[in-house]
Amino acid sequence: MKKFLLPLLVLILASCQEKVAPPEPIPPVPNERQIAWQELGFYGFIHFNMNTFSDREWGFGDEKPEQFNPTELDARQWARIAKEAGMKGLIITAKHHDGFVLWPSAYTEHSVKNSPWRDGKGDLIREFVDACREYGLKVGIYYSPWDRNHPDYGKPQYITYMRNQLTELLTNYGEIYEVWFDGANGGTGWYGGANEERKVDKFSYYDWLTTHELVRKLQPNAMMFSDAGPDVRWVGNENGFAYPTTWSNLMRDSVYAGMPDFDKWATGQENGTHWVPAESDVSIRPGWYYHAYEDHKVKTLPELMEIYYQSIGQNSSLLINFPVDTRGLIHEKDEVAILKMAAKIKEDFAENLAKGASFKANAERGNGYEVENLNDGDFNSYWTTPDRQIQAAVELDFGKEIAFNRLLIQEFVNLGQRVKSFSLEKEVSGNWEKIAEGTTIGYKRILRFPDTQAQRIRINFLDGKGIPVISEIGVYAAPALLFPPKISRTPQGKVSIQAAEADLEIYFKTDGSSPKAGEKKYEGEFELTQPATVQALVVDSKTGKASDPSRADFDLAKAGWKLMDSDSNAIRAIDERANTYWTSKANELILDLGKEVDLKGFTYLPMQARYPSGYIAAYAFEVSRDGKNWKRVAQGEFDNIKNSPVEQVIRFEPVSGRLIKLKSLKTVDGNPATFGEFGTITR
Ligand code: FUL
Repeated sequence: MKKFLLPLLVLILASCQEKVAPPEPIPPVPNERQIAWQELGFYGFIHFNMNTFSDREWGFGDEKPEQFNPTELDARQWARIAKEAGMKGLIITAKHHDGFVLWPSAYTEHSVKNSPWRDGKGDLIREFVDACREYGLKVGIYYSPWDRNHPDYGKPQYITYMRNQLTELLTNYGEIYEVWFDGANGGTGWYGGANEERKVDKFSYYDWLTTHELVRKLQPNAMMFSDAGPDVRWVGNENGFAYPTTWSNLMRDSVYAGMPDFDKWATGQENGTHWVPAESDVSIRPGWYYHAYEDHKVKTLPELMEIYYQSIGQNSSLLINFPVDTRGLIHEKDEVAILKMAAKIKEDFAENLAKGASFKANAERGNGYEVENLNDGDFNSYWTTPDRQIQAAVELDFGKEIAFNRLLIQEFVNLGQRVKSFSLEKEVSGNWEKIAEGTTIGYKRILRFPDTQAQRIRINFLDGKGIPVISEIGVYAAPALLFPPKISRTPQGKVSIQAAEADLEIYFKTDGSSPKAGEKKYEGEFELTQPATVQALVVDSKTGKASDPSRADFDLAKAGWKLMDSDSNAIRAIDERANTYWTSKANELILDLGKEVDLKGFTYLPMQARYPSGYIAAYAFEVSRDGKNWKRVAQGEFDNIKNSPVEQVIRFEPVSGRLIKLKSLKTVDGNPATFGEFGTITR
């Protein structure tokens, strides 16, 4: 009998050990819906609607359904590309600010049902949903609360219209995973012919609570996005970047869509009351909608990877937009770019070097919460420390010296986000040396640092809202990425091309053809005063690897231009430097181009400094021969410039002139107009 006693005792002790209590959650915590969503991480946006055909970013609302006429529309192509890129879902602009709707809504005539596409019998939401389901993608709906077409916008009746349409969208197309409410609302518009400015009280007009209830009733699993959530929040910029410190906690009741100073809330708050994680949105081109003139401005691989690391790598999801073109297809260049990105993500995370390492912690809570959980690929198992032990360290021994440059950490946020500060060290001859550090972790945090070698590393959890509760730790060696060179030109027309690192060879072309390694080598600055396209790439002669090409489209050099303003700072508007700007008290820029020029348009780069002021929202462009009589050749709005301050490209009927005037009719914030850079278009 006695020989059974010992094993029995062991068994009893083991079962006692299993009773280690889990750590107390630290509110706010994500709900079931948010837990399912946070795993998606990477998904895509489809901006395709009337703007695609009117070549605008924000249609005025006076467009005609006849204009909507894609020739080769194929939603399956979108879904295939998204799937191949590793995206988990797609969100489509069912209705943008111009009010046109992609489904045959019973509540408006401003829809595909009155367009030539599919003889008016088409339902693009249906086609989109079917394609997504076929490729195993989740389906999301973007719906603009602002409607520049609807006659009732600004009145209570419009809210009923909005809810009726949402009911159609959320009833007829099966499961929806995200409903995207844009924060832009109120302003000028056609409004059924009224043609006026309609301001709404952004806080109260929409009565959001009732709309939220409706969405919940129709789609209980759908995440609702807006500046303020309630389920997922805007990251506060349209660059696709979250912040090094990003909390999923938000003082939600203080935030509303379209509020001023949203950027103050964009990082979330340590003591935020609600769980409202961040979503970073960005377009693969400068604009959200397709413009042929941006065909060569598709983001480069280094730019896309920067976005990846600054969003997914900083506790945010990532929503990348495809501006579907007038054919109704994702452009070939966009497809190439996103697939390159997908391949690079795979390459960077091909092998988790921590897999073979032995893990050790200087504190462990006990049975069920061992340090091995950090390495098991299971988000739901975690390592944690005894109550109140906020500071702790986890050591990894790789068994031999390895090279690496990435650290990936996931917090088990289902029990609340905690870590406020952590660091990474490596052992060098018995001492610990710091490699990198971070503040918040959240669902996923990736630290990047230069290539480094070590056999042993240590992650120190230095400060937190409570004890660290960590799901996974990974270590990777991402292969280096060659950055395309930077091409710039002085106002005098001297072009220089710079590689990001020394030791790289540069090859270039100025005739519009693609540069090739070994052909035309860059040996130094050269002159180019006439309009031309310069393309260049770098080659690493050690590996033979070449970067993607970079491209610059130059128009006339600005050497002979004279500014007609006594303020000597005005030169900053034409100094070919994007980071300088000029504030014009008279709200206009007047230039003497030195000679008669055949003009086909102009470019306006809003100021790029951190605290923007005086972006031009509405402009007029005039030419003159004598400086007294001015002829207005263009007038309009710079759509979406507030959130997306990219270079504005305006083309008009060719006109010749020597004196030109870019006049600001209205700035975004009412401050005097600022000019980052002005340029002509002559070809
Ligand atoms: C913004 C809109 O105004 C843009 O046009 C675009 O749809 C972007 C995703 O959101 O607020």
